[in-house]
Amino acid sequence: MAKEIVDAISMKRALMRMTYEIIERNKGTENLVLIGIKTRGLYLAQRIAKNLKNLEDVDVPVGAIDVSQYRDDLPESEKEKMIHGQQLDFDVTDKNVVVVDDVLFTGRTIRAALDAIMDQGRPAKINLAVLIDRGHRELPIRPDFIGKNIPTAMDEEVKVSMTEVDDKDGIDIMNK
Ligand code: 3GP
Ligand code: 5GP
Ligand code: MG
Repeated sequence: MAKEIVDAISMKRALMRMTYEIIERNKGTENLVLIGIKTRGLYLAQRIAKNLKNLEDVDVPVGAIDVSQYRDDLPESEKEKMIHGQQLDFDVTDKNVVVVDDVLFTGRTIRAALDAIMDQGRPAKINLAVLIDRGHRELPIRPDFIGKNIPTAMDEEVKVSMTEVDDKDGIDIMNK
């Protein structure tokens, strides 16, 4: 059974707050680039970029990465089946990179994302923005910008819906 824990308006507010925090932490938007982890991390990055445009009238570059080929806990056969492709049409060298994802769980996806980004250049710094931190980390990774902290049980699943690909904006929690 699914239970809505964050509705569309709360999700919008959380993303706006995260946008302000990103501006504050970076003392502006100079050298800022956003990298979204496909699929919903990319849509979140695009929404943050839209907020930045509205607030600061800047066009911050948004790139996409698919980390499946870099994950350390998937068999080679599974990795090959996945569609992968880094879509960064800008150089990350000397940039302030904000990696954006929907749910942070074990941290393995982010570790993989860091590998993928470092393969492309040497950023000045990398920060992490996630809409949901559900806990259960297996690596020493922590987010810098958090939409909501949602403590979860291992057998629960957080469902993030975004109108770009789903029937609504919102976050539900359900038992697997
Ligand atoms: P996303 O690509 O939008 O992030 O992994 C495919 C989708 O399944 C992901 O969508 C993710 O949100 C969702 N998902 C739900 N539970 C899990 C989980 O435990 N692990 C992973 N990797 N994905 C999950
Ligand atoms: P991690 O690598 O930190 O274990 O998991 C992070 C990635 O897996 C994120 O990209 C996220 O999309 C997905 N993920 C892990 N757990 C969940 C979950 O409970 N809900 C959703 N929506 N995604 C999850
Ligand atoms: Mg994701």
